[in-house]
Amino acid sequence: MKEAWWKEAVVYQIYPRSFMDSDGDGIGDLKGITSRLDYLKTLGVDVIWLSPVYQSPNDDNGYDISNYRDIMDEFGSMSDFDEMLKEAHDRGIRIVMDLVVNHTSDEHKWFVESRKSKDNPYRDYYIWRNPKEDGSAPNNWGASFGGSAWEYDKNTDMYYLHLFSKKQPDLNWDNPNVRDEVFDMMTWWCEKGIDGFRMDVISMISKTPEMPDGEETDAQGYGSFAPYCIHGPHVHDYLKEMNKKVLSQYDLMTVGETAGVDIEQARKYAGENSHELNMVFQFEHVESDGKYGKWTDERVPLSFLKENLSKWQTQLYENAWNSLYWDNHDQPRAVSRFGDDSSKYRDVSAKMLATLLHMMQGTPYIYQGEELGMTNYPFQSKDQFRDIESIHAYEDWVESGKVKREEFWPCLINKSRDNARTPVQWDDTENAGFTTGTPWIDVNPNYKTVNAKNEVNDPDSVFSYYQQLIALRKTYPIIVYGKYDLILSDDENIFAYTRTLDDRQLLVVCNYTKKNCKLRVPKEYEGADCLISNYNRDNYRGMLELNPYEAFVLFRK
Ligand code: TEU
Repeated sequence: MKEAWWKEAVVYQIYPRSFMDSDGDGIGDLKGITSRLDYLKTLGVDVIWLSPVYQSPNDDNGYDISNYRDIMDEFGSMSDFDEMLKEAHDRGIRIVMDLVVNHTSDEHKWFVESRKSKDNPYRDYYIWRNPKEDGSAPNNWGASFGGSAWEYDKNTDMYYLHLFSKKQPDLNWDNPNVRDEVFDMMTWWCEKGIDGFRMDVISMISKTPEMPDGEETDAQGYGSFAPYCIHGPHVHDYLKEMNKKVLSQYDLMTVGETAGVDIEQARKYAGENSHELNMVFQFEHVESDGKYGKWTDERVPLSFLKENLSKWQTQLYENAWNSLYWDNHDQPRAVSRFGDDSSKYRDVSAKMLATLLHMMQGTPYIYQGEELGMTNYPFQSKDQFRDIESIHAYEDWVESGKVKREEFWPCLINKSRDNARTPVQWDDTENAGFTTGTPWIDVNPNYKTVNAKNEVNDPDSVFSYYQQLIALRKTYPIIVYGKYDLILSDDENIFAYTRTLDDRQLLVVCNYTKKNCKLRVPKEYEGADCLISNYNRDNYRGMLELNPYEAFVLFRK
């Protein structure tokens, strides 16, 4: 049987605003992406996941869409898009679009109409409710970016629901017209020749109609919408309908961003026979921490990571497909969060993390700049933030007087989404070669050393290491299809596992710490080939003293 191409692919996420600016306005754009396709070809990735490029007032950097069939002015035009798609395809690179259909912008024409009157044909495209008797919001739900999830609209004396910012009203998926509009729009993009969709918060499109108060309250006193909006009553029906009407008609890759997903739900969304999506993003390994809501300066313990990632590896095996990632545009930089971004260990720990992830089963996602070992930004003041979530968090926690700035600041800068959104560091010239103008967000000051120009031709760089990992995946089917088994489960420093396919086996060893530690290489690996490692070692026999963050992969036939 021919396996699906997306199981063998490696995906690279582009956040267009921060990738490459071609016209000097300080904002990345489509022509900028086209100009760097050869770079991605050199890296060896098969697919680009493009964060939203549609028309948007940019309250949430494009995740608030005002026209799904047009391109954001700052990013260029539809002909720039068509050219980028063609140039990518000419290089054998596919393009997966971000599909943001849990909500639109409040500037989308559907919402502009919807709010006009109670009998407007678009009224029921969104979720409107009457105020309580005292005029307050219909329930106690808090929005993801702070404040109430309801916004009062005095024109019709009703509230509309927004699980994110008030400029992102939630669509009413229970209305068949909404579903048809979305499916038509998806078909329109498929006809253009795009190769798939990453579906933004797709687990939230179906809401429990009664909308009761959330029991669990946050620090602001708002109740949680999660039990009533995540994996809601009809989410699987709607995805099956989408699959039937659109997805099954094309050769696509689909990945659902499914906050709050567990194994059982993942098997429903992305089961081999569920006729919904190809895979989902799970969040357990990136959202297990948190002191003040999501904000924390603590690290995820190795024991948790081992247990958690292994659970996903073994429990989806042969019935659903994993997506593998350390970071994305909503998460801090991988090397700063899970590795060690000091100048001494940045390089080796970035390579160790890459080994750990890329040797697992699933489709790996590389977030722009991760392949260079880009790090978190050393934020010092509130005005350096651009992200709506970070700015609101500072207001809600510090400016409101709830927590002292000294206490909250390390947590904020540790987790801020803006860490991932600083411009890609292309070279050591001004603004890291990202723009000739003033960048919309500051460039990380370490660009003189951490940049693509330094790394692309250096065989020992983080970039070259990613390049090798990607090439290995294409050479050894065991990396794609082998069965995963955790070994040394109680070891406090080493994350190690095997992959088995027929009579072949891989041994993946990662020292997750900066301590030296001991490892005895199993006898059966004597004489095995070392496929990749981040230190040069002559042999891998017997008792080894592992270097800080040392990682290697042995293959035996
Ligand atoms: O994110 C939704 C989501 O649940 C989270 O990743 C969330 O943004 C994060 O935990 C906040 O800390 C998606 C997009 O990826 C994000 O960029 C958008 O802001 C959001 O949906 C709304 O469209």
